[in-house]
Amino acid sequence: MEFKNLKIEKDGLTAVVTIDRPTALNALDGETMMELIHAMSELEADDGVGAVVLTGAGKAFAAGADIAELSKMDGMQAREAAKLGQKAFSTIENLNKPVIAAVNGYALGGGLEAAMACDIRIASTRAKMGQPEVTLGATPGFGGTQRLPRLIGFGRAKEILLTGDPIDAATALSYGLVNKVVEPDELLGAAKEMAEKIASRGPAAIALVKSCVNKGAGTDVETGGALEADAFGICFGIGDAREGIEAFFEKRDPSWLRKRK
Ligand code: DAK
Repeated sequence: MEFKNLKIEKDGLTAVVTIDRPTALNALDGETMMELIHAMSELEADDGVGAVVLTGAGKAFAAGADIAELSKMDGMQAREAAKLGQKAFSTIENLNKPVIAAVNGYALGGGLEAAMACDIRIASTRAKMGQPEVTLGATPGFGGTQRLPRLIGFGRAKEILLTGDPIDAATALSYGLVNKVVEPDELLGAAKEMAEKIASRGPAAIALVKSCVNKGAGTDVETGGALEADAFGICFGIGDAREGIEAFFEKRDPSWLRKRK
């Protein structure tokens, strides 16, 4: 499929998805949200892709929902817009492959919410992250009130959500909002390196680990443990775990890696 606001480039086992509306600082309008849903579905079905990097063109990762578009909406349209954004970010969160956000600049409002739906975040020293919705008289609409406290705890999340003030990359690192901070010219390389490493692991195991962590987060350890036991059983049932162990002893690449190379 052709995309207007996204660029997709494949490099090795990694697909880099770049949000590309730099004149609006990659603001996420309805069309871009739809494109993200379609792009993620295509990448999910592509056996040659083992991991995804999400980033932005120019000086922003994404400066939020498109507030010019939102300003023309009535209540029902805003509700639909919120549902579309939530669907787009759930598609990222539930993708059967890891998604790494390479946060190159402003990640505000919907932009930070997109980054938080990713599995891992790597930021450039230039990144600025925040939830400025309250400064516009609105609440976050795409999961910010839910994912931010889960990632960094209630007190810090409420400070960011209630003040609307952005934080810099160093603060985000100290809060655990991002995994790593690198120089701007090293960002894409660092994200791709991590993506390639994860993509070389057992693909079913990766999908199941992601699902166990995400689905287990809202449950008790016992319920989460049951998900984990099922996942463990599946890895053996489909043969990946046996193949991985044999490959280890035979000092060779496992078959899933040979197939993808
Ligand atoms: N939407 C649309 N256009 C945007 C934009 C955005 N979020 N952010 C920036 N732009 C546009 C600017 O209007 C400007 O356009 P032109 O004037 O050149 O035509 C262009 O991008 C460049 O922006 P600036 O000239 O402002 O660039 P600066 O470097 O000076 O400043 C900045 C960068 C990121 C600090 C500044 O642009 C800024 O504060 N931007 C707005 C950030 C923001 O407030 N984002 C929205 C967060 S709220 C919902 C309700 C609410 C929401 C969602 C759902 N429902 C009820 C459904 C809210 C979601 C949000 O994301």
